[in-house]
Amino acid sequence: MTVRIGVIGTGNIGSDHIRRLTRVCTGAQVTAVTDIDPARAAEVGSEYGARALATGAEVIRDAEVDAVLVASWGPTHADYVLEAIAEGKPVFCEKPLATTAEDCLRIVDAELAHGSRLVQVGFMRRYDAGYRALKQAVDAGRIGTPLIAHCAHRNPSVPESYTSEMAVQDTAVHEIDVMRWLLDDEIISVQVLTPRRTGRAFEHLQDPQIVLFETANGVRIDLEVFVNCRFGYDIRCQVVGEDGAASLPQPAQVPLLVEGREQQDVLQDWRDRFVQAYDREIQEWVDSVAAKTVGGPSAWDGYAATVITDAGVEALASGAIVPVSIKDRPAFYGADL
Ligand code: NAD
Ligand code: ISE
Repeated sequence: MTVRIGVIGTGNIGSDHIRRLTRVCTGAQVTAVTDIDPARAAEVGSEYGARALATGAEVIRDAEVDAVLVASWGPTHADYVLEAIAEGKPVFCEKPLATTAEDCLRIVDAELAHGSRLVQVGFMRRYDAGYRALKQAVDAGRIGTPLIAHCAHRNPSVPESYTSEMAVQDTAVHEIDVMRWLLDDEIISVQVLTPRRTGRAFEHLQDPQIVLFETANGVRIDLEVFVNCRFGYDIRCQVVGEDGAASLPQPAQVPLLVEGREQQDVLQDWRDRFVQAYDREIQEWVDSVAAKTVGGPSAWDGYAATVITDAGVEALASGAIVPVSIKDRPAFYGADL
């Protein structure tokens, strides 16, 4: 079976997903696209043989669309996801699921009323081979009970439109999801420390930040978010347990011996760092839609992430340790995070 997909938002990641759905994945065809910039939708649509429609609603209701992929700006996600659920169509939504916890819960309620999983959220790190290997080591008890985790999320630079709050909402959100999943443990508080600022960022931006999380089982996670680090896109994670420590393996790079030095390039772009994870994430989503067994990061994970990022934004403003208050997880979403 070929799953016919409609894509809403043909910007950076939307067009990249259209490329992988068309040229990398099997069993998928992008049949319709849309963007509030119609010229952009028309250009991407014609490149990949998809019709460019005027609105997201038209894409969702289109008879030749079996499933929807939402890759527009965050504040627009909730309405599109709710419309897809109302049509009974599976929907893959890039993070964030919604920008408010209330909207996330409306989505959860709509999915519960539908009675089976329709929503998957684009937390692609769960599909990264390195994170999977790290989780396997932790789950197998190789380092004993986890006690502490040290993480770093570094981008070479960000545009001027990037705000201090986005360090948590847009960037740390990936660690929030992946650490919940990796430790199978819920985050219960957040604090944000503000070190000396780099002189290489904009006046309005607090960069770097150190985000501290505590989990229900008492694990402490420290995360450096440094989005103007200059040197590259660099993701680190080490879990320290009672009997040892396990680290996220770095993607293979060719070590060079040149000009009297041993060197290795540092990746510059998140697309390159996680390309295989995105490919696997989207292929597994397509397969799950075909098999009518949507899985992966759920609407509940999207809701939890938004509650935690809200607490992070409050913590940045106040400097205090802010408790996270997530509602009880419905049995519908299973026991594992
Ligand atoms: P972008 O600005 O490059 O693309 C977004 C596109 O959506 C733009 O072309 C814009 O015109 C369009 N758009 C905005 N509102 C719309 C609406 N109401 N209807 C239809 N189209 C609309 O942004 P991006 O970097 O591609 O990010 C898109 C989303 O993907 C964001 O939510 C972002 O957080 C997420 N994202 C996720 C990852 C990841 O690693 N999983 C990486 C990058 C971006
Ligand atoms: C961006 O929106 C992403 O989602 C990338 O994966 C992340 O690394 C980057 O920091 C975000 O700005």
